[in-house]
Amino acid sequence: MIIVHSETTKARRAKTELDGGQLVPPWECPERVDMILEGLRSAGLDDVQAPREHGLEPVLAVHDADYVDFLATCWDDWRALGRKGEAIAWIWPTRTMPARRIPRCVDGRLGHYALGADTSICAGTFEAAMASKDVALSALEHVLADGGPAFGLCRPPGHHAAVDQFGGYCFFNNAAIAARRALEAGKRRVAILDIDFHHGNGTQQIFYSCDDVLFLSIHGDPLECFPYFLGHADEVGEGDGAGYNVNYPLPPGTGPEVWLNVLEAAKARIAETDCELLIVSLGVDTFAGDPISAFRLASEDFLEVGERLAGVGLPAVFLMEGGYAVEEIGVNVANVLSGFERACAT
Ligand code: SP5
Ligand code: ZN
Repeated sequence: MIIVHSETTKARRAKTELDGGQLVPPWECPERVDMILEGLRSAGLDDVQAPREHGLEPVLAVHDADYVDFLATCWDDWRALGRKGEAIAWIWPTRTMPARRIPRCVDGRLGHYALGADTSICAGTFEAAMASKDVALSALEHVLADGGPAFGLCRPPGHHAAVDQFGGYCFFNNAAIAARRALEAGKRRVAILDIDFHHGNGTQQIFYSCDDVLFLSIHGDPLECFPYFLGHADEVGEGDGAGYNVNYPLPPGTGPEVWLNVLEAAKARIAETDCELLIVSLGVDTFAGDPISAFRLASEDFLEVGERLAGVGLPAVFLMEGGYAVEEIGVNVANVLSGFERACAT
């Protein structure tokens, strides 16, 4: 399996995240990348390749141009106002005050384009997001050309990013960008299987009325867990997309036995839907030791996760999403990928 990685994914070094009413050091930190690389190397997954630059065109196939422009300019606009801290949203359009125009002032623009206050924008955010989608696209290119699997060490992650909103540590939806590119390259239908602890609200929103992308997500029940407002089982897609969105919300405390059974149910849906490519939104925040999540998978369980994913039997692109137990993130990711490779070899 090839690994696609760019040091530029570490260009985002935010200092602050609003969590529990305090500004804390962000859970989604650049050290995650180094720990993953180390874990992969220890597991013999050492074929690390640099991404090719793909520019903005594949981004604009998913995200609105005004949103991309906002991300590109937000930090400079914020700095120009002489602000001391990082750029963070604090007022939003709401039910009683719905969005009708896009404000001119950066505070209003932040509220327009943010889905939460957990993600501040700082120097290097846009550069890292650009590198992250290049990593995803290059991993995809490898799979399209070669048929063999690839892991894109994306950072920042992507699955919370919607057509014109950032949040949940995500800016560009890497999996969605890769899926659209795969369709352009001739794949007739792509499955995106999201196994991050959190619901992939952005990916769901982007493809909600599409029948050429089957989106499935196994996640903490939104009644209890971030992102709270999307991810229920009755969200099944609309229009042409009806039946192509599949949510498996599970209660906090869910352990490996139940989780793996649900994975089998998701695999069965993929098998009956005629897909030509599998994109795995790979979060390892399902780990029992994750500091902000609530499932109970152990490090060894991730080997089993990888083995079971091989059973899907499709060309596979793994794209990194969440996982915040920094000490164990390397072994957890390496276990998924080694389990997958081992099962493919047999
Ligand atoms: C990609 C991804 O996994 N994004 C997750 C974003 C979650 N952001 C909100 C986190 C709230 C954490 N509160 C934890 C309290 C325990 N100290
Ligand atoms: Zn997550």
